[in-house]
Amino acid sequence: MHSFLTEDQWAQYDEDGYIKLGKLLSDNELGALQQRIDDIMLGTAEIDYSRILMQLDSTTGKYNDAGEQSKGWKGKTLAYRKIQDLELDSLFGEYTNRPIFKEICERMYGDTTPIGCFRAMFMNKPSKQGTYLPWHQDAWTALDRQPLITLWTALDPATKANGCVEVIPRSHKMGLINPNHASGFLTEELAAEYCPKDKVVYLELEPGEVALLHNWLLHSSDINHTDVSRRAFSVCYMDGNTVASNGETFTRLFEAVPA
Ligand SMILES: O=C(O)CCC(=O)C(=O)O
Repeated sequence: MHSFLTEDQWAQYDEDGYIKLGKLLSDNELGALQQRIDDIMLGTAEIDYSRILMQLDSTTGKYNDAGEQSKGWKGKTLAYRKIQDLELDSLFGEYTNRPIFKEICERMYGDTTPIGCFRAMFMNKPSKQGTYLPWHQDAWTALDRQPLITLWTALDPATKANGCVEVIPRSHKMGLINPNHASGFLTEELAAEYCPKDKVVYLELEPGEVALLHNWLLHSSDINHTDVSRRAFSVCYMDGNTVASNGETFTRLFEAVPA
């Protein structure tokens, strides 16, 4: 059977909690996704906006100043911070279903587990704007089991200067550091202890390049100091049987192999 990842790559991922998978989008495919997300922001895409979570970026760079996270379009601007529910979009949905991602999910969850989408989201740092994202692990107390992996695709160059993701290698092995926080955020004290500057790795990526991240890998990202936007598409793949405490279930992406 064809394998997209080698055992050496898996060993590196197991050790570090992340791995770069290289460029998975051709220039044409990348251009189409860039165009689609800009069209969604500008209000011209063929999509049901009432089903899409859209959040405007902050103008101060502070996390708590970012816009309300709610469904629906919030105006014609490229200064959105987050757009979620993109599995409903034909282009992003098709990309999310690629065989390489299915293979990664099978390795992580086993091939008898159906795979769901916790969130398929655009994460943006508009040029000379952006919002600081504090150190956190991707874990949610409202879920009856924790998602394990995120695939993060750069739609622009992601650099230290424009707010690429920053990680603490091997931190996924430490378990949950602040388990009572609803979405895995560290306090300032914990961040100072677990995320000192000399341990930070900047996950710089070319446009179209993809990184596989363990959800418990400590990560954060800065504001954008440049004129180049930092657009990215981040998908969290989970056990498709996951249920949230409010009874919510999640869109299935891949079905389990029949026994
Ligand atoms: O794109 C970013 O800056 C961070 C995204 C993130 O936290 C995630 O994908 O889980």
